[in-house]
Amino acid sequence: MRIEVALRKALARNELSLHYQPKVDVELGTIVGAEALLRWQADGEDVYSPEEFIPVAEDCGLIVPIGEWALREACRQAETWTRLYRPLSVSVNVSALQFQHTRFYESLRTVLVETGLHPTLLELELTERTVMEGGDHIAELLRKIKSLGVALSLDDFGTGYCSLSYLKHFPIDILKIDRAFIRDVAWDNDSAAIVGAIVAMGRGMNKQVLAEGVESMEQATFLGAAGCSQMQGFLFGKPMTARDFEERISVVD
Ligand code: G
Ligand code: G
Ligand code: MN
Ligand code: NA
Repeated sequence: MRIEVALRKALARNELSLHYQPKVDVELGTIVGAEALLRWQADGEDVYSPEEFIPVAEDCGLIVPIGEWALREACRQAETWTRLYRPLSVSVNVSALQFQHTRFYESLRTVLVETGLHPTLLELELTERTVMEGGDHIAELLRKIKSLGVALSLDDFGTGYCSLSYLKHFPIDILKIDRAFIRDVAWDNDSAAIVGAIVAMGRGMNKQVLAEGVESMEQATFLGAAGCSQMQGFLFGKPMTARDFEERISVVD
């Protein structure tokens, strides 16, 4: 309850912001986009971490206006960077509650029109749970979103109570391998086998595969050899302010 009251005030005071973590393609050798991640800061200090305040926002429904704000802000930012530098995609995390809200699709369309971001430069990150528990209309909604040109990814892939059959029914473009599998990939046989299998499955199904939580060269080397060239993690950059991200992309990388 305490966090909820503070969160309402934080919204009004503009204490929420987005940080951006680079997504790289090691084959191209460049940053290809960023994941937008919510932060709640006052005077430059974190008030609560997202692990603390996002579940509260989900419980009290505030995640809907917060999520709408984040979507708009991320699109506005990506459009600016694309105009000033080069095409850069932005990934936005969408909570189940926000996604299932009746006005999600309309507000997505409005945001795309108003910010002018090319829809193919937007990626929505959903969890397996959101897709699985979304009900009958979820496949239709995913298809409508896809027909706008927006990409859909599954976040934390491999950690949900997943039956792989849903991959056949839902138009998912990108699998984001959870960092729990990447952590030990360079030395643990089981992790390596799981990651290899996800990459092979993704390729066979014509999906992109991105590895999350890449922290070391050893991990990046393994992933590259396994055929996974899209990566995200501390090795390439922590989530950073928009200003710092802009500095990264404005120099030749
Ligand atoms: O960046 P960080 O590790 O602090 O993020 C913690 C968690 O918060 C992650 O699981 C991430 O998916 C989630 N998160 C970050 N930003 C958003 C957001 O804008 N919307 C939603 N729904 N979740 C977010
Ligand atoms: O659930 P989601 O994938 O959206 O979570 C993103 C979170 O993962 C962010 O909070 C971010 O800070 C964290 N993260 C990103 N890269 C790394 C990494 O290389 N190592 C670790 N431990 N955490 C990371
Ligand atoms: Mn994510
Ligand atoms: Na993740």
